[in-house]
Amino acid sequence: MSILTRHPRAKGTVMVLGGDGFCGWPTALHLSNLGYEVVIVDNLSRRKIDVELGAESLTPIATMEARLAAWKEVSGKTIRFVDLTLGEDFHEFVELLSEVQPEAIVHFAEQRAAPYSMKGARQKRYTVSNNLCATHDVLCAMVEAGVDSHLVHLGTMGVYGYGTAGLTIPEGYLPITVQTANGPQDLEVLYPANPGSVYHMTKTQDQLFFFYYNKNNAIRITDLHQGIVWGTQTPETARHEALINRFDYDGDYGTVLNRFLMQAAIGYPLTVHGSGGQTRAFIHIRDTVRCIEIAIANPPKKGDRVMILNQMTQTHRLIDLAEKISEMTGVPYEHVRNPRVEAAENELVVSNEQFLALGLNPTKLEDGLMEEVQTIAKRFAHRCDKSKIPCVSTWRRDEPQPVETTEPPLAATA
Ligand code: USQ
Repeated sequence: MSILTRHPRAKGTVMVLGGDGFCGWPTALHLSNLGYEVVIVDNLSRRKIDVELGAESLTPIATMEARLAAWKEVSGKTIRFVDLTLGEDFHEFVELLSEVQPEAIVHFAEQRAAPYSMKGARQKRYTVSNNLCATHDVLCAMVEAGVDSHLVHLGTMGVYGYGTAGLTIPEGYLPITVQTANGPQDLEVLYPANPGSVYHMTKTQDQLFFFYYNKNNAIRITDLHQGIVWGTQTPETARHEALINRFDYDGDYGTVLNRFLMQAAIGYPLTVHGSGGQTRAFIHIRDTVRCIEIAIANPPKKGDRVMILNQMTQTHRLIDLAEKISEMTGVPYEHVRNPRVEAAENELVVSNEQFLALGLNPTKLEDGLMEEVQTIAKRFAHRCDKSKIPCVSTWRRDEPQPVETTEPPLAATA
């Protein structure tokens, strides 16, 4: 397994692909604040999907121009913005890479919502072509431009599925023993992929792109398997109204903990899908940006295999979260029909030793930050469109009733 060490490095240039999104924007500010030159590459697709869905961030988000001007005003630092579609504008991206020669490229430029990816054929096809073409073009362009950048990718805990056979989910690689004619042999393989949506499936495919380009072209890659992000603000996004981060609460893009907190803030019964026995991994947005900082500061060496880290800090059962927030606020929860095909209950134990060893000090639910998120939710409650709260994207078009599966302990090997 990889042993990570801290290498103090001069601050270079970092490209943030997808730097207008929920994780990308606070990451761009955090890295700029640390002294990196930051170049955001984004085609503003997340804002366009808001228009398509008739939904909006609960927090009012400023235009990219206003965001960058506000950052310049409070920090004195300039972030460059390039409007470019990864997966389509290949030659422009190769030219940009050749010009900028970034030390690191942080790749968030993918459609990231599982429910949106299951909404219909168009959204499934868009998610596959957008995510896979973007990731492949980034790798292919790095080879074409001849840059030796460290690629840091935002993957997901969902590549593993959520059934563990009592195992602690390792950081990407599973040690196995196979029987051969010469007796038992020990191997390490990628933990078997077990995607739960078209979106998650694209991230499992990304892993193979990384495996291949790392093997063939010795590209240095860190793949971060992130849990469900909660929270809104980071110290940087809180510095000016125009820097505020987005807060999604709608049925397609809102993630569960932020949805519960926002629902509690407006007195809307918390929407627990099915029994609420689903256990998931979580991380606060402040820890997301810190993990990216740590990953950039600790690149793999040339020739190392893809470094995989689990970017999460706690696991929780959804029903426990709902009960906790309900107790805290007096707003009840409701068991609603689960629109997804997923196990009604699962255990989840995840290893995150590498980030802890590198100095991550996790933000926990107990740290009082839930109240901070609720404050944001209360402050902007007047912007909430309640008709956008229910989760209406279903996993199977022909299933009017909840569909529950049993998580296989491990998926069939790929
Ligand atoms: N859920 C509810 N009530 C709700 C919304 C969701 O009970 O109102 C349940 C879902 O059925 C599911 C769980 O909460 O069991 C998580 O759903 P989610 O929408 O919070 O998260 P998910 O679809 O898994 O996707 C999110 C991000 C994605 C990221 C992933 C990490 O959108 O980009 O990759 O979390 S992970 O879940 O660890 O795979």
